Amino acid sequence: MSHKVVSIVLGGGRGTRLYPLTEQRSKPAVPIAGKYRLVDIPISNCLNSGYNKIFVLTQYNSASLNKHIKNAYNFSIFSKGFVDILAADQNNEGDRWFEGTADAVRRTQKNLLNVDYDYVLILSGDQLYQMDYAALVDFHVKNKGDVTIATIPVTGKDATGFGILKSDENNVITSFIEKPNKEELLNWGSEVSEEMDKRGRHYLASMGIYVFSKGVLASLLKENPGMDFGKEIIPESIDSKNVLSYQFDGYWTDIGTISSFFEANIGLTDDIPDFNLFNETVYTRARMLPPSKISGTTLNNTIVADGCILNGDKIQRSIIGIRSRIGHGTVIKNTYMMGSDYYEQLEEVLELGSTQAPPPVGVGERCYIENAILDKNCRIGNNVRIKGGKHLKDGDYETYAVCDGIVVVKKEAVIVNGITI
Ligand code: ADQ
Ligand code: ADP
Repeated sequence: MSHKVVSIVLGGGRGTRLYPLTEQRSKPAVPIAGKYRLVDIPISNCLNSGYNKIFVLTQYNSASLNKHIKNAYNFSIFSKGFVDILAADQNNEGDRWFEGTADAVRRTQKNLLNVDYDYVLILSGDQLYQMDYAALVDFHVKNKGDVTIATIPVTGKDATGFGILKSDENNVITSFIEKPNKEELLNWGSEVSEEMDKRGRHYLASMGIYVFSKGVLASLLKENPGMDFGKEIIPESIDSKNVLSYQFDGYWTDIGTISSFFEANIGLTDDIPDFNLFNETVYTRARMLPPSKISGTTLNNTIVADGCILNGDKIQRSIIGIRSRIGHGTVIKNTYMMGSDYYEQLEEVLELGSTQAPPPVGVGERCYIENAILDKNCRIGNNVRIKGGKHLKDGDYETYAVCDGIVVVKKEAVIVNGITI
């Protein structure tokens, strides 16, 4: 049964946890998996579930996020589908930032007035998973929920980072605590399946994915001045509303921090990855790029996007994003290279490489790069050595940052010949 659903993707708070990737772009525009952007994940899940009315809430609008959305999600005039960006900085209630997830929805909900819907689906913008939301909404409707939360069993170690809940035999949520500390966790275990039990996942966590029946969302946001779904709106609605738990047991991971973002990306290079790009379509902007050209490079567990010219020696467990250029003799391991937004002409590359001028876009010759993220349009010269790891102290430097031992070379950064990080 198909229901009338409008989706709202929470595109990000201040994006501080993904700094420096969010230094020059809004969080939904952060590139993942060599050719996509973060926002493509929840949008693709919506489209694959048959839902094509989508709002993306973000703190600020950027030219490239707009361009991406406009070029990627172009619906026919015969469809009622849309993907619209609603930015805090364009709100006529002043240029106040959204102060939390509920505040963001509250301040943009007037945009729902012109949409024909019965249910609102609220989604997080920084998670990697594939889910059929239609099954979730069906569950909500069949069980007469006011609110339904998608949930997943997690370990005690992870539980402190999530909203944790308990439900009865009818999946009605009876209690909810947002990010409990270790001591509080004691009484919050749930009965889980044998498989989850074996994996030590005894706590039922909110995935931050909510279905609200029309009217329920508006009345909750009106009655409760809370700024956040997890901290206020959800826990305080348990007593007055029928709040249900819909258990999900597929792969799902948070990609809101540099280390989880890095792990999730590198995980895609596994022989059988948890998140399979070869399953359901992940939509993105269709680009007319030439196929990649590779010469003399040994590639192992590596994802190479379109439009690359690779002459390196060896690339292992890495993602090489669109339009990447890698010079002779270079070795790259455990690295996510995002690629670049443009090509330099051959004459430019030769000229740049041969003088004291900055190196051309891409990675030069005889470099060694390990445990790193290279943001878009970096210029890395010859004989550069970048080796991330626990031996490096976290910090923020001019051209790069170190987060949990991972070296993140900033967008447009120039790293000249011979530098060691
Ligand atoms: P968190 O992920 O910690 O917990 P939050 O920081 O509120 O919650 O982020 C939820 C989503 O909303 C993220 O995609 C974030 O980028 C986005 N977001 C945050 N502030 C925003 C703002 N002001 N404007 C627009 N978007 C914003 C939540 C729940 C927990 C649950 C976890 C699951 O509160 O109960 O367990 O999600 O990941
Ligand atoms: P990318 O090209 O990698 O997608 P974006 O184009 O999304 O990056 O981001 C670049 C643009 O976004 C900048 O030109 C800037 O105008 C805008 N932008 C980035 N960060 C901010 C910020 N913190 N506040 C306002 N605008 C920003």
